[in-house]
Amino acid sequence: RKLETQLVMALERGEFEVYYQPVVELSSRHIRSAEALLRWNSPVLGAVSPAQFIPVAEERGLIVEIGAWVLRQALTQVRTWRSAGHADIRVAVNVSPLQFQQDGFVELVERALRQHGLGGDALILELTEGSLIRDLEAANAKLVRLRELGVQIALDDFGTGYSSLAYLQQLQVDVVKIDRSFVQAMGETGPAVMEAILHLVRQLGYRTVAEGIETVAQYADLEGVGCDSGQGYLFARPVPAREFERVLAHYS
Ligand code: G
Ligand code: G
Ligand code: NA
Ligand code: MN
Repeated sequence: RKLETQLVMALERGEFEVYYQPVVELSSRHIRSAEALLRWNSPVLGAVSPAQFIPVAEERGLIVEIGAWVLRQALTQVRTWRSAGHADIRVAVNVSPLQFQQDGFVELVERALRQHGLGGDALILELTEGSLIRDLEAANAKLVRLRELGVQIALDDFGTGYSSLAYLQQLQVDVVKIDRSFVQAMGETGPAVMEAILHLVRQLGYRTVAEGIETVAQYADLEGVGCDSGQGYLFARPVPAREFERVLAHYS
């Protein structure tokens, strides 16, 4: 397939760019972190959505190398932001199941942090349930080691996967990101369902981030039911690093 052929060469040809989207603490409106989101501008195919090419990169095993590149880019950026005075900001990097399952993943993260002169507290790793559910024991063992480095773990897209509660309470994570479908649903159902989800997640000891906040009404509802942080077009779209500096200035 054409996409696959192009994808194999995209990294060495410098066709990828990392965009950043702020995660905002709802009570203070301060940016606490930035999620790194990969963008591919192919000279042949044009802009290709990660929803399209990440699964192919995963299938072909390319995601391991691409993911390591995203991690290095993100760490370079967070160091720049910290040097510019945003001393506590973190960067959140998405980790695909294949990447996480590699032997030596923890060591790779540890080495990257050291090479960038950063402690683990500069980094959040976002994982989906698909990465964790197959072998919970092994996954948790890795997560414990990452957390010992000071790295925070976020469970991404919560509510879209299997989401057994028995299993949610066993996970070694810090943050649960509530999928944007629940934010959208508040428009029809009101905030009661969201409130119940947030209550449950917080009872289990995790902090909460709501994804896909697009309107002031959603913001108000989420703040009203005690969601910790939020992310979405209302605050900012994912933007190139250069533009993110302006977003940072605006919310600081
Ligand atoms: O940015 P956008 O909303 O189009 O991203 C679509 C999907 O691609 C999301 O599920 C997101 O988590 C995933 N994604 C974006 N960047 C990366 C990345 O660097 N690594 C991995 N594994 N997934 C990513
Ligand atoms: O799977 P993950 O949560 O990492 O993916 C995040 C995706 O959500 C990215 O592709 C990003 O572009 C997208 N996104 C971020 N904010 C919003 C929003 O407010 N609305 C919608 N529809 N998508 C968003
Ligand atoms: Na994510
Ligand atoms: Mn998500």
